[in-house]
Amino acid sequence: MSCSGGEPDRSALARSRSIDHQLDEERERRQKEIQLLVLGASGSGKSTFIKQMRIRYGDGFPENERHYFKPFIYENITHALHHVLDHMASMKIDFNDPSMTETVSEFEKKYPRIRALLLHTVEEDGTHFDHNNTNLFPARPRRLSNFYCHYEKPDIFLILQVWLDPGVQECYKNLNDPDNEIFLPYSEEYFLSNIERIMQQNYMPTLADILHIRKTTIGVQESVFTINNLSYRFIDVAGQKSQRKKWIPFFEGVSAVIFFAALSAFDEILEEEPAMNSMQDSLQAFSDVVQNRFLENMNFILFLNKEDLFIRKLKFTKMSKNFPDYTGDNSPEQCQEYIKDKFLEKKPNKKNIYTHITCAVDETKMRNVLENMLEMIVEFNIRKCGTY
Ligand SMILES: Nc1nc2c(ncn2[C@@H]2O[C@H](COP(=O)(O)OP(=O)(O)OP(=O)(O)O)[C@@H](O)[C@H]2O)c(=O)[nH]1
Ligand SMILES: [Mg+2]
Repeated sequence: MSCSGGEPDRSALARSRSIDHQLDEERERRQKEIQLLVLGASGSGKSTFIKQMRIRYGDGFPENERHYFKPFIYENITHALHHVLDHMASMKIDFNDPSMTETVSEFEKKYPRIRALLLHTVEEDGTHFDHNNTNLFPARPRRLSNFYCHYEKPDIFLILQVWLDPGVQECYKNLNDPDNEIFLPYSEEYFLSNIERIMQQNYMPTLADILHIRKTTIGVQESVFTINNLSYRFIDVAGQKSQRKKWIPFFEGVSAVIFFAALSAFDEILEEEPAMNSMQDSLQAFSDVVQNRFLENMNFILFLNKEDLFIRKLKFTKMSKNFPDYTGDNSPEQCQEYIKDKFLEKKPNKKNIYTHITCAVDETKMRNVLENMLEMIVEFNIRKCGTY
């Protein structure tokens, strides 16, 4: 602050210089980094891909830090149980013991169906942004921390009581039957099939558990990896439709855009807008960014993800049901080509886009994908800057 008409306050000047200095340092540091913007619709696999980067090129989630993920895993389990309870009603399956109705109300009271609500309330709250988070611990926004604290020490007895009811088991069995057309979202199936291991007192998450967590990114998460003396900063954004305007400020200064689209979204509806097909939404989001004038000269990598779920779904669902213009057979290869073409149709003619088919939860398969991707990014940068 300066005294009116008098000498400037020395300490304020010093503070201002120090801030300028820090900003210069930050700018210089960022200029030396390769910045990569990871975009795509919600649930397409962006954060899972970053976790794979951390496994392959980061600290690999050391054992003493894995307990941070436990509340999220417990939340995924109760969320999955809610799903099974919903299906019991639609399959007209009753609880074995009528007193279970009370147990289930207690369960529902302790662990309400809150996830959808959460998606809509967080946007109003500015506190959740975490631009400088360079590690991948789940960000703990103030409001959400209240929600997740219910899962710090879950009521294991109550959860298992609901899970072990023969009616619940019968419904889960039906949902888990590979010949059944209705099934649980894959990560829910994964956690329920591991529930007895997870509900042990001394449970510690495995890498596979961490990769399967469903937790919507709030705001932005940045992660830096140093590989062969190069620094890569991955900017992982929130993919929900309502959050996409927040992608724009990150367009400046990035070296490439990595766009994720879930192949398995072809027969899904958008949670935020049930009249919209999820694949159409993803195509629209891709079209908006690939044609954005600020990204005109930007390199793009397109990951068509969730290949495993895609293959599984095609056994029951015809591609042409949701995409009537599709005339090929229902084989994964042909359907995949069709979807790839749909995405590539959106790009300006002169733009080259590198496409990979991926399964982001598969550690082994992702290893090669990550290596190829990094080689490509280095090449982009050599082309852009001459050398590194
Ligand atoms: N089966 C299967 N599941 C996947 C795959 N990729 C991601 N998932 C799961 O899909 C869910 C969503 O993945 P995320 O990585 O959180 O999605 P996101 O794009 O970051 O979503 P937002 O943060 O909401 O924008 C998680 O439960 C992942 O474990 C895949 O290739 N196959
Ligand atoms: Mg995410």
